[in-house]
Amino acid sequence: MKHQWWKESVVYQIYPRSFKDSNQDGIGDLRGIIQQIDYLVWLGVNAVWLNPIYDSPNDDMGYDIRDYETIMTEFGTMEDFDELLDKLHQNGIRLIMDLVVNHTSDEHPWFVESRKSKENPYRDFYIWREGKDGKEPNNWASFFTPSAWDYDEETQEWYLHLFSKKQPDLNWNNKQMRESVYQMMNRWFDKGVDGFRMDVINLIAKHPDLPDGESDNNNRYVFSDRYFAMQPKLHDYLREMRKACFDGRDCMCVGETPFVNTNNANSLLESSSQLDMIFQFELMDIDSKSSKWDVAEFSVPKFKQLMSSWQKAVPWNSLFWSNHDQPRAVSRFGDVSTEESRVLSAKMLAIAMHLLKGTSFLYQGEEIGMTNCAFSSFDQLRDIESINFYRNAENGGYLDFAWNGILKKGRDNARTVMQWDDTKNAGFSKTEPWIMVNPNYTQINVASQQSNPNSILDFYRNLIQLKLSNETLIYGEFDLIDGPDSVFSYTRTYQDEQYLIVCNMKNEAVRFDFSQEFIQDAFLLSNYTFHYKNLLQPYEAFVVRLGKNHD
Ligand code: TEU
Ligand code: CA
Repeated sequence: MKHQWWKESVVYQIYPRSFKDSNQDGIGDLRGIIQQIDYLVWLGVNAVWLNPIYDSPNDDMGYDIRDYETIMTEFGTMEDFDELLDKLHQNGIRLIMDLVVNHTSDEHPWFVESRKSKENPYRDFYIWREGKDGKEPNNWASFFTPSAWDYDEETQEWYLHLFSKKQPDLNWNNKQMRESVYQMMNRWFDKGVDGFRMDVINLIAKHPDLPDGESDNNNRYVFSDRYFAMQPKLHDYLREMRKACFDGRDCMCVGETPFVNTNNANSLLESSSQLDMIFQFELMDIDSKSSKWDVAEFSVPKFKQLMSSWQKAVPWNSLFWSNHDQPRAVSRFGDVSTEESRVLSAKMLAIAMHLLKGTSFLYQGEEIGMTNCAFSSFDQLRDIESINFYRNAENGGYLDFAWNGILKKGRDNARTVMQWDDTKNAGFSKTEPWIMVNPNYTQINVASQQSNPNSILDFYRNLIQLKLSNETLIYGEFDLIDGPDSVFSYTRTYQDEQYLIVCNMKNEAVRFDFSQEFIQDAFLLSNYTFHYKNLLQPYEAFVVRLGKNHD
């Protein structure tokens, strides 16, 4: 196993809009992040992933880029960025940028040109087609709108957008477009950034014929990921990008890859000749039935099977419970019914995930056990995905179902402001923030936890320190340990050292016979101070050094 810095990293994901507001306009910004670098150093993380900070009309909160090389006005200036990068590096923290090149904003100059005429040199930077019988070129549905096509009166053709209509898909068949992307990436690398998280990167190649999706009901629009995900030419583009941008640099790239599975994941890695690692979505879809909004009970046995297979399927994983697109982990996979169960289950989730083999990605607020937000009305929503879904549900007569789904799985749950302390607006800003503040900020915030040795925050700090100081917890082989349905237990083995990780993922005590007698001080980290020999308490989790290799 090749040792690399990005394998020995805990990456802290910052959603800049909601992290810290330095100029009191209610919107987070780069200078706000600079102000909090000491906190990141104290927490012990050694890398940061910034969600998009580029100029954008914010139709999709920065995932609709208008200029890849200008900082979004409300986030600050390029000088602020340079200072942030420099200060992060001075503190031993690497910076991963968010690369969104499946699509741009419709206000990007390339698209402004492209839509001017069929002969425009930028026409082929995007995917334009004539309609069929006065309708869309095919029946593809988009993630955010009923159809994945929008009609352009000017040139009387349709353009493809897998996301919002203000996010036209780039045409990766076009070599000049690809070269322009690689040149942009290299200019960011030349500024000193340490890598990229690549937005829906496995969707950039589409089936050449753009065929209709098949559906077993007579829906007009069909979600046709089989024709725009994991297409053959994708691997050529990723290899080309690797050679043009990454080779020869001490950098990392993590691909965000919906629809990937344990059978095709390695085709995206190919021992880093394409991507270094991926974000798989099978965990993110574990409680989805017909859609993400149709919420199923979280199944621990399914979780164990899924995580074990991923630990064996690829040479290196990314490890995450949530991000800016997902609900808050402790609300979704833990238990926020009481303060005690919230704290216990948040610590249990931390051990369960972040001691697996892989690079840990912590989403801002995860380390203090931030929860979903009890939105009470439509006008509190900010996310285009939820807003569009709500409006379609209103027209379609299923608003109750939709609102329940939005409360449980809406992306705004993860986008309420970081809760720094119990002062107004949770210490995020002196001005009314762009999105509501979770009312529980007076109980759940950094300040109240930083000096509390029993807090979730202190637990995360110890966990990060333990993980990053320990080769076995970084590079050790994973092996699942059999046990009751509710118990996720595994070992990490490296040379002659072995650790046992045990997590009772349910709120009931459960018998769990340990094969070895533990010596009390072998408990390196736990959410309980007392342990029974063959009984796990509700949400009990711990990591034990087993010393020399035990069978
Ligand atoms: O997300 C891609 C993606 O698949 C998400 O749309 C996810 O499936 C959905 O939000 C689950 O609720 C990336 C970015 O992370 C997301 O913020 C952007 O909206 C999207 O791409 C388009 O750029
Ligand atoms: Ca601001």
